[in-house]
Amino acid sequence: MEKVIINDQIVNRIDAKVDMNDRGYHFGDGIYEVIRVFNGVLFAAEEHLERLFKSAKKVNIDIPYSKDKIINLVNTLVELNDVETGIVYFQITRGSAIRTHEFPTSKTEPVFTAFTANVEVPEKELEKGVEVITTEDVRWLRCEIKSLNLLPNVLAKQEAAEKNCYEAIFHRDEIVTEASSSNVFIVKNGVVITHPVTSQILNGITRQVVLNLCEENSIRFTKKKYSVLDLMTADEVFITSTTADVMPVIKIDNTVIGTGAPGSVTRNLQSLFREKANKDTKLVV
Ligand code: PSZ
Repeated sequence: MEKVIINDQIVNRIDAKVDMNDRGYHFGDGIYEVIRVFNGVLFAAEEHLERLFKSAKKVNIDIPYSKDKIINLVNTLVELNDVETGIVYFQITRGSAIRTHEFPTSKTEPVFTAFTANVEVPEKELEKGVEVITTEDVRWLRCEIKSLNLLPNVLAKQEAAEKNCYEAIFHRDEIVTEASSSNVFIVKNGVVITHPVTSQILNGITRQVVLNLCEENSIRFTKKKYSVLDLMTADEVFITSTTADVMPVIKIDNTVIGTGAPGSVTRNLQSLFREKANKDTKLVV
């Protein structure tokens, strides 16, 4: 029987109930994280927990548990559900109260929920590369918060799906920010370029891992703003996320990128990423 977490309890999915007055349901008033599971082990859990607590602080939600408590709960869930390759999703809402936009006058108890899913590594796409679209970034200006409010992201991803594309890359005016659920990198003359950390992007954990890999392996990189024209004329383009790993982009709005096949810098980062993911998650027996 599939288990889920509700507050600090692990229960059968059918027994987990959330209140209709939950502010997450009314307003998307909450925050979330998705952690990758490789080899049955959480990947980069500390980094995700750190980001969760940062997001919570920015929206004034008091998480009633310690990072260790959440990691322990989530680890137990992964074990009970026997997840080998997958994800764990968890969110915290401000809690349940009669609907008013402002915070309820009497303090609410935040509601923590989590579930796991089996999610394969997208091997075929990683090998061949994917096609994407570009679309105007119409989101708010606090994108560094991993908020439950994802309507602009949902609409952008739907637009991509309707065009048989894998992702939608956002640009604000002519500057590329990120994609609907991933960060965007270009490679020009051997240099890896990605948008700097500002409130206009989510600082992806995979983004941080990739930049560290660049640093450790003497791959030149720079964090700076770049335009849609830079994107379209790049030698290589790739996107990163918890589930997409290091995903090559070979076509954007029907324009072929580089040679039309994943480039050598992307390939190198893919294998360095895989190596690190395996090393960090292989239990030594
Ligand atoms: O299951 C999925 O498809 C997932 S799990 C996490 C994501 C997608 N994306 C997270 C994300 C995001 O939502 C935005 C707006 N920008 C960047 C990212 C990448 O962040 P990390 O690397 O932390 O997953």
